Amino acid sequence: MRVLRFIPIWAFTLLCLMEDSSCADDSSVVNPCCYFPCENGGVCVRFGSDGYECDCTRTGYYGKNCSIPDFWIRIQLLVKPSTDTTHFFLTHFQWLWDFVNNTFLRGKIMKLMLTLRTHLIPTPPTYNSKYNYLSWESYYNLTFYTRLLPPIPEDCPLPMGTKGKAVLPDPKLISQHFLKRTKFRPEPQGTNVMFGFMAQHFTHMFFRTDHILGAIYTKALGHGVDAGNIYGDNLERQHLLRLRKDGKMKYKVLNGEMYPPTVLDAPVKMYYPKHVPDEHRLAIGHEHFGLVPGLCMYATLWLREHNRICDILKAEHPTWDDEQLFQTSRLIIIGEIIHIIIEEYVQQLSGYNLKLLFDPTLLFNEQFQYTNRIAMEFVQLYHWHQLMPDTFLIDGDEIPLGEFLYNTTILTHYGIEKLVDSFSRQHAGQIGGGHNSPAQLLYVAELSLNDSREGRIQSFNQYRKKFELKPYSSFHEFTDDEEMAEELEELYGDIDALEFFPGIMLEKTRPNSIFGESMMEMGAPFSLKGLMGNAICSPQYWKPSTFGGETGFNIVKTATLKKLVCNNTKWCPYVSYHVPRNQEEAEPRKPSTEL
Ligand code: HEM
Ligand SMILES: *[C@@H]1O[C@H](CO)[C@@H](O)[C@H](O)[C@H]1NC(C)=O
Ligand SMILES: *[C@@H]1O[C@H](CO)[C@@H](O)[C@H](O)[C@H]1NC(C)=O
Ligand SMILES: *[C@@H]1O[C@H](CO)[C@@H](O)[C@H](O)[C@H]1NC(C)=O
Ligand SMILES: *[C@@H]1O[C@H](CO)[C@@H](O)[C@H](O)[C@H]1NC(C)=O
Ligand SMILES: *[C@@H]1O[C@H](CO)[C@@H](O)[C@H](O)[C@H]1NC(C)=O
Ligand SMILES: CC(=O)N[C@H]1CO[C@H](CO)[C@@H](O)[C@@H]1O
Repeated sequence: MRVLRFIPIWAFTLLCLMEDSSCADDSSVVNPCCYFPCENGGVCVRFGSDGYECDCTRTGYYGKNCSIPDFWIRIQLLVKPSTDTTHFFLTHFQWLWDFVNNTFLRGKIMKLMLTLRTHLIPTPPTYNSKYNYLSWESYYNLTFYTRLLPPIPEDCPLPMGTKGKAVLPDPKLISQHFLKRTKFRPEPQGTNVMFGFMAQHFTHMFFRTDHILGAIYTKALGHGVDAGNIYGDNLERQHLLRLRKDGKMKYKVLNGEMYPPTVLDAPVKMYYPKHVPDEHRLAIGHEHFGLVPGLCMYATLWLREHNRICDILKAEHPTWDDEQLFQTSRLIIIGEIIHIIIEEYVQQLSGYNLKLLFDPTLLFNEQFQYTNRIAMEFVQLYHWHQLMPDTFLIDGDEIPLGEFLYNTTILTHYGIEKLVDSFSRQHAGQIGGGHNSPAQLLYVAELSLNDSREGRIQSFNQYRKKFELKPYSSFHEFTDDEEMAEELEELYGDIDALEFFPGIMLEKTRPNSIFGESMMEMGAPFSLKGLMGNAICSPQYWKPSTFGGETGFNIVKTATLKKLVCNNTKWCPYVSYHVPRNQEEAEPRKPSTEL
């Protein structure tokens, strides 16, 4: 099959004159893989100049395009409920879940969820933004984010392959017209700002795009939950942040409480605007965490928790040196993070009535590999700036977002208790559906869209298929917002050409939900694979001795957000990822309710 490009012949002649190599391999032939002909995970390989083969090995499908299901897949397709059905089930029937929560069924269903979700993530990782075929370089070089789907081939006739318009919409237009907040829309599941800052603090340990090397590279070589945001992502930085005594991290005491040191005491590179003097430059594991007081708050909490654990370990192991106390505390901290993320953070996000369970032993008899590689698609979909309100309400004061940024005095002025209390009471914004991103953060969305083009990320519908979801057949099916549907159609020309980033952000939300089907069904597999694929969850590591004995193991197994806060503060504020649900929770807290 020969299809001419939409470029006049004279242009080719000109190209041939300029660069004679392109004349030799008949460049008027469209790379057949630009049509993405291989269905169901089949791999497209070009043969000759206009031929291709789909490798359907172990997909369960066969035929030229891997589109014909074999017997077992047919049966599975018949019995498999749709993701919307499963979601409805998990978010309704409270009485049923009240029963399940308290029986062995809780573990069974959790195990099923973990295996079904994580099998969607390939291990070992496959492609990256430079290699749209398997390669040793792609497997071995950790500087790349991995990719679930290979990049769109460079030589396709159109930016998205063979569909849509010749020019993609201006990123500024997408962000200003579709993402920009018109009126603050609170998140309907009750998610709060405390959750928002956790999202930012947690994810930035493994999302560290290296914009100097390029959008397809990462600075976080740990590719998962390594607590590099607390300890620094390299040994030199870690050593500058460590006290070198009893396993502890350096700290500063203010008003009798522990805070991060300043760059005067821990001379690490931190990003602050020029006007911030060194005495106010907090030194934190992550060089950008001076950005918002919410991040400094979490940095302070984890710092206090680390040093608290060092004391506990030292009491039980007086012979241990600084290094062993430090390393063991770090593993405990990693365990606490994973525990809190699964049982509280993902719980809040999911809206499920099933009480989620963090228990690594659930996977011990399953085929599961304890390794993880961060994917560029995961970075893209996690741009949840819509969570941020335009104004923060702290202890009766209203602080606009602009005044909040790099404002290092807010942390110590209010103290951890009041910040936690205020952030836990304030609604976060709804992520999905569009028109809800704070104006100050729109350029980050633009940057993300630019990045996705640099990485030649495939269309939203291609990812729908990859995650076993039905591709949308029209913009009107994609969103209920008529005006948006028409405008997007105008800009992209074809639903199959809609880019991944606007797709994931603008898709219609599920009823009373934080975002749409795709964000949930694509985000959860990446997230759960990253959490459970951690070394500490493996049979080799998941045992008391790893954490210094039963005491440390129990700290990991019973970690909660509330303990993280209240074991490290003078009084216990209202602390949750959910705004107060009842009168009791809504009651103001005072220093007198000291723990
Ligand atoms: C006031 C709050 C926030 C500000 C000022 C802010 C600002 C920024 C900026 C400037 C970048 C670009 C960094 C770069 O140049 O690579 C960025 C990236 C990003 N932000 Fe935010 N952000 C905020 C809140 C959040 C929240 C709540 C989330 C939720 C998860 C989030 C998720 C991300 C992600 C995933 C990236 C991409 C990271 C990367 O590629 O390395 N941000 N943000
Ligand atoms: C395979 O896919 C190509 C491109 O989408 C299409 O033109 C062709 O008809 C398909 N062939 C079969 C046998 O399904
Ligand atoms: C089961 O867990 C869900 C989610 O945490 C919760 O809404 C529900 O009340 C729980 N039921 C019981 C009996 O714990
Ligand atoms: C990984 O790839 C980058 C970009 O191609 C290169 O600069 C770097 O040296 C590679 N790293 C290793 C360890 O090969
Ligand atoms: C920091 O926040 C405080 C309290 O809202 C405000 O008075 C101050 O002007 C802010 N500082 C900067 C540099 O924005
Ligand atoms: C995105 O790319 C456009 C076009 O190349 C450029 O003008 C714009 O400054 C970029 N935006 C950001 C935020 O980097
Ligand atoms: C040392 C300390 O205060 N530990 C407490 C941590 O929090 C839990 C639950 O609130 C308490 O039971 C511990 O005593």
